[in-house]
Amino acid sequence: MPGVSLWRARYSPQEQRGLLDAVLANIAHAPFYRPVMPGNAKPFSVEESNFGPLGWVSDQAGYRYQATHPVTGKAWPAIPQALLDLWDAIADAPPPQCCLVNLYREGARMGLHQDKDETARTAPVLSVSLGDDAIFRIGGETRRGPTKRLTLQSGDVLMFGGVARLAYHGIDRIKPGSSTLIPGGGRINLTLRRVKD
Ligand code: MD6
Ligand code: FE
Repeated sequence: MPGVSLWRARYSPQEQRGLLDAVLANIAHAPFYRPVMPGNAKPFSVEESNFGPLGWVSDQAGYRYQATHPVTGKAWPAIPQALLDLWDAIADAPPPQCCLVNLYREGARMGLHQDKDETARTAPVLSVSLGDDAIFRIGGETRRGPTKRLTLQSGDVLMFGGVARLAYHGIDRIKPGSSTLIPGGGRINLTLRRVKD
Protein backbone atom coordinates (compact mmCIF):
# COMPACT_ATOMS: atom_id res chain seq x y z
CA MET A 1 0.00 0.00 0.00
CA PRO A 2 1.33 3.48 -0.83
CA GLY A 3 2.98 5.17 2.14
CA VAL A 4 3.14 1.97 4.21
CA SER A 5 6.48 0.22 4.72
CA LEU A 6 7.02 -3.01 6.59
CA TRP A 7 10.38 -4.41 7.66
CA ARG A 8 9.97 -8.00 8.74
CA ALA A 9 12.40 -9.15 11.47
CA ARG A 10 14.20 -5.79 11.52
CA TYR A 11 15.33 -6.81 15.03
CA SER A 12 16.94 -10.22 15.61
CA PRO A 13 15.76 -12.24 18.63
CA GLN A 14 18.84 -11.03 20.53
CA GLU A 15 18.17 -7.38 19.59
CA GLN A 16 14.53 -7.81 20.61
CA ARG A 17 15.67 -8.95 24.07
CA GLY A 18 18.02 -5.97 24.32
CA LEU A 19 15.28 -3.55 23.29
CA LEU A 20 12.81 -5.16 25.70
CA ASP A 21 15.34 -4.79 28.55
CA ALA A 22 15.67 -1.06 27.78
CA VAL A 23 11.89 -0.71 27.61
CA LEU A 24 11.28 -2.53 30.91
CA ALA A 25 14.03 -0.51 32.65
CA ASN A 26 12.11 2.63 31.64
CA ILE A 27 8.78 1.09 32.66
CA ALA A 28 10.16 0.73 36.19
CA HIS A 29 10.09 4.57 36.28
CA ALA A 30 6.91 5.07 34.23
CA PRO A 31 4.65 2.09 34.98
CA PHE A 32 1.92 0.87 32.65
CA TYR A 33 -1.47 2.28 33.53
CA ARG A 34 -4.89 1.81 31.98
CA PRO A 35 -6.22 4.88 30.13
CA VAL A 36 -9.96 5.49 29.77
CA MET A 37 -12.00 6.67 26.80
CA PRO A 38 -12.92 10.33 26.56
CA GLY A 39 -16.53 10.95 27.53
CA ASN A 40 -17.71 7.56 28.75
CA ALA A 41 -14.53 6.77 30.78
CA LYS A 42 -14.55 3.15 29.56
CA PRO A 43 -11.16 1.56 30.33
CA PHE A 44 -8.90 0.62 27.42
CA SER A 45 -8.14 -3.06 27.01
CA VAL A 46 -4.47 -2.10 26.46
CA GLU A 47 -2.23 -0.67 29.16
CA GLU A 48 0.04 2.21 28.21
CA SER A 49 3.05 4.29 29.10
CA ASN A 50 5.26 6.74 27.16
CA PHE A 51 8.89 7.70 26.70
CA GLY A 52 10.26 11.01 25.45
CA PRO A 53 9.48 14.69 26.03
CA LEU A 54 5.77 14.21 25.31
CA GLY A 55 3.40 11.36 26.10
CA TRP A 56 0.06 10.58 24.47
CA VAL A 57 -2.68 10.18 27.08
CA SER A 58 -6.43 9.62 27.09
CA ASP A 59 -8.84 10.38 29.91
CA GLN A 60 -12.41 11.55 30.38
CA ALA A 61 -11.42 15.03 29.13
CA GLY A 62 -9.99 13.82 25.81
CA TYR A 63 -6.83 12.78 23.99
CA ARG A 64 -3.74 14.94 24.35
CA TYR A 65 0.03 15.06 24.67
CA GLN A 66 1.58 15.95 28.01
CA ALA A 67 5.07 15.97 29.54
CA THR A 68 4.20 13.97 32.67
CA HIS A 69 2.83 10.54 33.61
CA PRO A 70 -0.85 10.91 34.64
CA VAL A 71 -0.45 8.62 37.69
CA THR A 72 3.04 9.40 39.03
CA GLY A 73 3.16 13.03 37.87
CA LYS A 74 6.80 12.50 36.83
CA ALA A 75 8.40 13.35 33.50
CA TRP A 76 8.45 10.44 31.02
CA PRO A 77 11.79 8.54 30.71
CA ALA A 78 13.96 9.12 27.65
CA ILE A 79 13.33 7.25 24.41
CA PRO A 80 15.79 4.30 24.24
CA GLN A 81 18.77 5.02 21.97
CA ALA A 82 18.05 1.96 19.80
CA LEU A 83 14.70 3.49 18.84
CA LEU A 84 16.23 6.90 18.07
CA ASP A 85 18.76 5.08 15.87
CA LEU A 86 15.96 3.24 14.09
CA TRP A 87 14.14 6.54 13.41
CA ASP A 88 17.40 8.07 12.15
CA ALA A 89 17.94 5.17 9.80
CA ILE A 90 14.51 5.10 8.15
CA ALA A 91 12.37 8.15 8.96
CA ASP A 92 13.97 11.10 7.12
CA ALA A 93 12.47 13.59 9.61
CA PRO A 94 13.56 15.41 12.77
CA PRO A 95 13.70 13.18 15.90
CA PRO A 96 10.55 11.69 17.45
CA GLN A 97 9.06 13.48 20.47
CA CYS A 98 6.91 10.61 21.71
CA CYS A 99 7.24 6.86 22.06
CA LEU A 100 3.85 5.47 23.05
CA VAL A 101 4.15 2.04 24.66
CA ASN A 102 1.15 -0.26 24.32
CA LEU A 103 0.92 -3.50 26.34
CA TYR A 104 -1.51 -6.12 25.07
CA ARG A 105 -2.24 -8.97 27.43
CA GLU A 106 -4.57 -11.77 26.30
CA GLY A 107 -7.83 -10.36 24.93
CA ALA A 108 -6.59 -6.78 24.46
CA ARG A 109 -7.26 -5.03 21.16
CA MET A 110 -7.18 -1.56 19.65
CA GLY A 111 -10.10 -0.18 17.67
CA LEU A 112 -9.75 1.34 14.22
CA HIS A 113 -8.28 4.84 14.60
CA GLN A 114 -6.22 7.53 12.91
CA ASP A 115 -3.09 9.00 14.51
CA LYS A 116 -4.18 12.62 14.27
CA ASP A 117 -3.42 14.28 17.60
CA GLU A 118 -0.12 15.55 16.18
CA THR A 119 0.34 18.80 14.27
CA ALA A 120 3.53 17.40 12.69
CA ARG A 121 2.03 15.47 9.80
CA THR A 122 4.92 15.40 7.36
CA ALA A 123 6.94 13.14 9.66
CA PRO A 124 6.00 9.45 9.46
CA VAL A 125 4.81 7.29 12.34
CA LEU A 126 6.99 4.30 13.07
CA SER A 127 6.09 1.25 15.13
CA VAL A 128 7.98 -1.72 16.54
CA SER A 129 6.34 -4.97 17.64
CA LEU A 130 7.66 -7.18 20.45
CA GLY A 131 6.20 -10.43 21.76
CA ASP A 132 3.05 -12.14 20.57
CA ASP A 133 1.83 -11.96 16.98
CA ALA A 134 -0.89 -9.38 16.32
CA ILE A 135 -3.54 -9.10 13.61
CA PHE A 136 -3.16 -5.54 12.33
CA ARG A 137 -5.88 -4.01 10.17
CA ILE A 138 -5.33 -1.05 7.85
CA GLY A 139 -7.70 0.88 5.62
CA GLY A 140 -7.85 4.30 4.00
CA GLU A 141 -8.46 7.84 5.21
CA THR A 142 -12.13 7.19 5.96
CA ARG A 143 -13.51 4.80 8.54
CA ARG A 144 -15.54 3.03 5.87
CA GLY A 145 -14.09 1.30 2.90
CA PRO A 146 -11.91 -1.76 2.42
CA THR A 147 -9.28 -2.78 4.94
CA LYS A 148 -6.38 -5.18 4.72
CA ARG A 149 -5.08 -7.45 7.43
CA LEU A 150 -1.52 -8.33 8.19
CA THR A 151 0.16 -10.26 10.97
CA LEU A 152 2.80 -8.28 12.88
CA GLN A 153 5.45 -10.40 14.56
CA SER A 154 8.10 -9.74 17.17
CA GLY A 155 10.92 -7.68 15.63
CA ASP A 156 8.81 -6.27 12.79
CA VAL A 157 8.88 -2.52 12.06
CA LEU A 158 5.97 -0.73 10.39
CA MET A 159 6.04 2.83 9.06
CA PHE A 160 3.13 5.04 7.96
CA GLY A 161 4.09 8.11 6.00
CA GLY A 162 3.01 10.32 3.11
CA VAL A 163 -0.45 9.40 1.86
CA ALA A 164 -0.79 6.72 4.56
CA ARG A 165 -0.04 9.08 7.46
CA LEU A 166 -3.76 9.38 8.25
CA ALA A 167 -4.83 5.87 7.30
CA TYR A 168 -7.25 4.15 9.69
CA HIS A 169 -5.70 1.17 11.45
CA GLY A 170 -6.09 -0.99 14.55
CA ILE A 171 -5.29 -4.29 16.22
CA ASP A 172 -8.05 -6.91 15.90
CA ARG A 173 -6.43 -9.28 18.38
CA ILE A 174 -3.18 -10.83 19.46
CA LYS A 175 -2.30 -14.52 19.37
CA PRO A 176 -1.60 -15.38 23.03
CA GLY A 177 1.36 -17.68 23.53
CA SER A 178 2.83 -17.17 20.04
CA SER A 179 5.98 -15.67 21.64
CA THR A 180 7.75 -16.14 24.97
CA LEU A 181 9.56 -12.79 24.86
CA ILE A 182 7.38 -10.72 27.20
CA PRO A 183 7.40 -11.72 30.90
CA GLY A 184 3.81 -12.67 31.75
CA GLY A 185 2.99 -13.03 28.03
CA GLY A 186 1.47 -10.72 25.47
CA ARG A 187 2.68 -8.04 23.11
CA ILE A 188 4.36 -4.65 23.43
CA ASN A 189 4.06 -2.10 20.65
CA LEU A 190 6.30 0.96 20.54
CA THR A 191 4.94 3.80 18.39
CA LEU A 192 7.32 6.68 17.61
CA ARG A 193 5.89 10.02 16.55
CA ARG A 194 6.85 13.59 15.99
CA VAL A 195 4.14 15.65 17.70
CA LYS A 196 4.74 19.28 16.68
CA ASP A 197 6.97 20.88 14.08
C1 MD6 B 1 -0.15 -1.44 17.56
N1 MD6 B 1 -0.20 0.59 16.35
O1 MD6 B 1 0.56 -1.91 16.69
C2 MD6 B 1 -0.84 -0.14 17.37
N2 MD6 B 1 -0.18 3.72 14.63
O2 MD6 B 1 -0.33 -2.00 18.64
C3 MD6 B 1 -0.62 1.79 15.93
O3 MD6 B 1 -1.61 2.32 16.40
C4 MD6 B 1 0.14 2.45 14.86
O4 MD6 B 1 1.45 0.54 14.33
C5 MD6 B 1 0.43 4.38 13.64
C6 MD6 B 1 1.40 3.80 12.85
C7 MD6 B 1 1.76 2.50 13.08
C8 MD6 B 1 1.12 1.80 14.10
FE1 FE C 1 -2.04 4.23 15.65
